Amino acid sequence: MKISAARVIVTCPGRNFVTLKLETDQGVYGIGDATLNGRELAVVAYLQEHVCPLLIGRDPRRIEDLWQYLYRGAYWRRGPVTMRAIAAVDVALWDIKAKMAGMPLYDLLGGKSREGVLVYGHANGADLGSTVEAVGHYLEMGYKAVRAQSGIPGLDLAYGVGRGVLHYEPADAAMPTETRWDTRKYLDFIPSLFERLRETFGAEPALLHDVHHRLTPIEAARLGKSLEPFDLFWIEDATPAENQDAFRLIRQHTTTPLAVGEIFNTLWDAKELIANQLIDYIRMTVVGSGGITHLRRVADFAAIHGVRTGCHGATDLSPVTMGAALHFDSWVPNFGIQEYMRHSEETDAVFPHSYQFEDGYLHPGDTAGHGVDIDEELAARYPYKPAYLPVARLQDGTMWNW
Ligand code: CS2
Ligand code: MG
Repeated sequence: MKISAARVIVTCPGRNFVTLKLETDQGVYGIGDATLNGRELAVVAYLQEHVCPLLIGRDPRRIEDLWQYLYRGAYWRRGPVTMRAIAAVDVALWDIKAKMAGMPLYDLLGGKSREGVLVYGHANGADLGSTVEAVGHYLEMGYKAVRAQSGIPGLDLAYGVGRGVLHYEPADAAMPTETRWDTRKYLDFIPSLFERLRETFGAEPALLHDVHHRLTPIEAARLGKSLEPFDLFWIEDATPAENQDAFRLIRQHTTTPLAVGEIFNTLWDAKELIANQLIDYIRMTVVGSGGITHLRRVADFAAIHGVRTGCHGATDLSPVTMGAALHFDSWVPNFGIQEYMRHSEETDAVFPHSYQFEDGYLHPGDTAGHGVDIDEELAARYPYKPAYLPVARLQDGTMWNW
């Protein structure tokens, strides 16, 4: 069996997506997501110029060997561009293998470990009141877990507050939007948001919050401690995680669970955090971390250290990633939760899929493969449109973390 074609499809049904399609000499094809929000064309070039030519004629059944070939063979290892390109190949090959076997991908991985995949939605509002209302809307839709992000009094553009009701797209401009950040305003406000959410909705709903890399370790420790009475499911990206050791300080001060990892791309980014139980959930994804082949290793390493998965699932991860992730989530024994930021209707039309939301859970369906396809004709109607993520500066203009 041989790979006969490897094509990169760029489409922008409301936002940009990069998809790799691998075709074989036996007529079976597989697709993988390679989207890197705000840097899409870097991965397109890496795939088209340096990966696709190497794939033609190779045996698509040799998933592990191809992974090692693309990882070790590049010499220049790791990084978001390289690992997303490898992920796209890997997920497309797992899609092909499952289709050849005539089974849903989760069966190939070892079968289901649960009846459904618990997901959390993204409630946000310009102020405390509208955020509480948005959380109520998600609970009415049947979500059992909701992330809450709110505008911060005194700040113009807060992270996580979008224009839509159901989904939030941060890459909203042809050049990066400049936002201003003020940690004190944020730390003074957030506890009141979760106090109100608990007063309104009680102890039942799982509440999550994304700090989005904006605090120093001691500020993150203070936030975690101040939120303990409200029993959050997790706070995410509490502090930038290049220095994995920084999480020791947070751990010393608070029992609020910690999640990190959506911007990691190999196990090496998380090894100390997991081995020392400095986090509770690892957020790495099939698209960001070299595909199913590597993410399985991350999950197994996490499992022996009591850390659970909590895969990133924002709008900028395509339905292909969501589909593959749901098969992974269905199998992985140390599953925690799956993020589910809904895609727009145009996106769902370009990427027909078998996964369904029901009563707070997503179900991957039992189609052979990962259950997601791409309508190439429809995709061609949405040409690439440059879009950047915002940047953040402190009040004095110092560059900060968006
Ligand atoms: C966020 C993302 O969903 C999340 O947890 O961190 O929305 C993130 O901002 C985007 O994926 C960036 O493209
Ligand atoms: Mg996040």
